[in-house]
Amino acid sequence: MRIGIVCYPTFGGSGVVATELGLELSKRGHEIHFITYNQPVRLELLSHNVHYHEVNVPEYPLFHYQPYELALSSKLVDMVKLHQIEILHVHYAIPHAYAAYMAKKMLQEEGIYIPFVTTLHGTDITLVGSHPFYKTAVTFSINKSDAVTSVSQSLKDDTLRLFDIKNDIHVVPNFIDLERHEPHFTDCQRAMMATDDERIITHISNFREVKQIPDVIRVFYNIQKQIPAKLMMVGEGPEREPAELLCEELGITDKVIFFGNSNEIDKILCFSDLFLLPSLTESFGLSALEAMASGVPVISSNTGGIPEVNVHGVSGFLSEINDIDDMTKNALYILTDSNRLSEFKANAKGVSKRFDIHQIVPKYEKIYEDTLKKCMIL
Ligand code: GMT
Repeated sequence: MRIGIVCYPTFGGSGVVATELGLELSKRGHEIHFITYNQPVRLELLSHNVHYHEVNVPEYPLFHYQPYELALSSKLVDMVKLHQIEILHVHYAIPHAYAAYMAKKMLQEEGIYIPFVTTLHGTDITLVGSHPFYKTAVTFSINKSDAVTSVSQSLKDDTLRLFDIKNDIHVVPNFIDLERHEPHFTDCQRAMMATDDERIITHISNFREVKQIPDVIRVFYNIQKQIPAKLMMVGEGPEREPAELLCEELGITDKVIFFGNSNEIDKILCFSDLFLLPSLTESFGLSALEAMASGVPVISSNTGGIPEVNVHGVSGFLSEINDIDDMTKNALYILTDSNRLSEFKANAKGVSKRFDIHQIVPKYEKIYEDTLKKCMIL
């Protein structure tokens, strides 16, 4: 199939999922066209069946807001025609589903029929999309999609609760390329980060309020009072500076390393002993799955779709949101006994296998095939 993929090309989970999906589909023989405003961060290799088409939004001083949806829908029309794209898969409802619908309508005027699949990722529903200023357009574009998927059952339930949805929603969980998370280096360069007796704790996110960064720091603060430990903070965002100040206040700056954004998270996870994800809401928690695939147990909140990924008492533990004491207790339970730590590491890896890329990507292929068939009948 010739498939057009629209996503946010940044370090956010939805862009990562869309990019990994496109790359895997290309390996399975499909021709993939990424249509975005920048080359997606994890898209390193372009090849004969992986293409990237940039959406340009010319600056015009009359406009207070530059009309990205307009530029995107025009680009979609042009690329569908030029490359005979058969189906569009848009990741994140806002504004991608809306732009895809416009492109579909414009193409219909020329006798070209292009169906589009919308994947809901979470913040487009739970944080942004349900805002009264967006809700009408988001509801419309979900209902006008030819197929809709969500990355967890919890997100599907939230979508049905928050919007008036007439379409079926297929749950297709996020996935992981397990081979990518096999340690390829023997020592994992652990010694560069910590001494042998120190436990390494990691957090990876976009450092937004929803990630509850102060809770990450406070849980770590409690842990390091009991056992030698280091904290690796990976990512960039508005909460990074306050987090650095909090570390200073607590007197733990020598134990906390801020890496910024990284394309080498598998290397960082390789030497990690524990992953912290105390989010306020999380439709899936791709970073937790990436940690588990590297054999790192997860201490998380029990919100949204996280319980569908992190299995309580097996791959890690779940606590109520903001329950720092419970998270600390659970973290110490895992970290203070080497045998137990090894057991949780093995379990985390085991649970991650449920989300093997080779099991999940065919579900998307099936949805594309069914959608194309359905559209041919109509
Ligand atoms: O919150 C983020 O990390 C970014 C956000 C996004 O839209 O890119 O992530 C959402 O989509 C990811 C991929 O499906 C999910 O793993 C994240 O849980 C989800 N974030 C939230 O729901 C807050």
